[in-house]
Amino acid sequence: YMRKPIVAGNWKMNGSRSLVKEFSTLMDGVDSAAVEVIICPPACYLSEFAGADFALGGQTVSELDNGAHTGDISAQMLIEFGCKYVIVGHSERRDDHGETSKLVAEKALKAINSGLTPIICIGESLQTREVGELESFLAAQLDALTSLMSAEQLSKAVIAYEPIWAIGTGVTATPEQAQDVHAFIRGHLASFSEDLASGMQILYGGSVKASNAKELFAQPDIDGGLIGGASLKVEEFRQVCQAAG
Ligand code: G2H
Repeated sequence: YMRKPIVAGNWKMNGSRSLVKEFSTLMDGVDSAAVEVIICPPACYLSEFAGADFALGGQTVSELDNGAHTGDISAQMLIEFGCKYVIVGHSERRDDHGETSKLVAEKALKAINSGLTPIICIGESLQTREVGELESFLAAQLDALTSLMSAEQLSKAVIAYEPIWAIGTGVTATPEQAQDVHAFIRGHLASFSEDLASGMQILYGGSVKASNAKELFAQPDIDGGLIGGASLKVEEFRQVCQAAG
């Protein structure tokens, strides 16, 4: 199985029109055949990226098609503004907006059925890890996906493992810690479908930066990264992209 590495920048609620302009040089020296580079800006900036030589993604998507849902954005709208990808179920949305694993699965399925590739985020809190419930917690997050989707549907998604204790804290999981969990995730998916498991691109997220990306991406079950803080500086983010490609 050839799994192409992905490096996705998650700008979260950051950025500006002028930052978008700085990113016009992002791909200088990045081999787009070797790494799929994605920027997920706030939706209002998507149109500012028209003509970009990297892929675009939304940060969330409605599970519904359209209608009276103030503030929400549909999969078709993201596609119309050039998105190929959308992040779903980021821990910040699970926390800030009460998104459950069932809702996250519904959003991912809507994305897939619309032709977007969802980047589905899972990950445990420090407390969950400390009480020894890491594996059962992640298994439940994954089972919410497999109970709604066929293996064929889920094969059109990407998974991002983001331990909550490593998000924006500067504390990265060690490459070994991350690899162990990625291998668990792949193994759990294999109990659903072997083909799904071996083809699934599983990204690591949580304080990835230029100085630690190479070692993380070198792990056999880590297929790239979802990058927050370090995706807001074009130089730094370019180096993370190069570390994967
Ligand atoms: C994890 C990550 C990107 P950061 O949320 O999704 O953010 O790299 O800032 O930890």
